[in-house]
Amino acid sequence: MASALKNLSQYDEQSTPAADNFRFGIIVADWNAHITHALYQGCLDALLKHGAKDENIQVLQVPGSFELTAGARLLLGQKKLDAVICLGCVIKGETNHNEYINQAVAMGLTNLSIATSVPCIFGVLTPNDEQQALDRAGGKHGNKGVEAAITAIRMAALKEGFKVSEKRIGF
Ligand code: DLZ
Repeated sequence: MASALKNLSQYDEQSTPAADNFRFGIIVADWNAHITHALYQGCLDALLKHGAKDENIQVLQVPGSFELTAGARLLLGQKKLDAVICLGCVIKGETNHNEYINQAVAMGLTNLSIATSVPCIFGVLTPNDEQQALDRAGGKHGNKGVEAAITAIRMAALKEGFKVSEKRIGF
């Protein structure tokens, strides 16, 4: 479903796991900062709303979306985290730069998730123009930062669930 048909801030609060015991990393790209910093605020608010503790949330700013994967890797090298959320906004322009950046970040975060077993969440807007970005950064289509936060909580809980089931093996 296209995000124009879905509000990115809407989700089932009741079925969202508690985030009290999870440690999160948030990597924020500073390109299109008026958009990405709104994504960050939505993301942070959603994590705190579901019980995440401020001291368990590490934040790192990187220059642009292309650097999100490297930023996530650096943070994972320093801190033990349950999920990393990468926030960026790559607006389509006159050249194909957006395709290269988006592909690189999508592949980079997929590979990093697999290599580290820590979910790395793709909270990157890939709009055709600035208005589409504003609509998804707290505008009429909600906030992708919220969607990314809820995805991170769910993936961290999933990971935790696997730990529990591992302990049960051999009873
Ligand atoms: C170079 C560039 C361009 C043209 N556009 C964007 C963009 O819309 N969003 C974004 O996050 N970053 C952009 N960048 C910067 C690249 O992500 C990267 O920081 C530089 O190419 C340096 O590696």
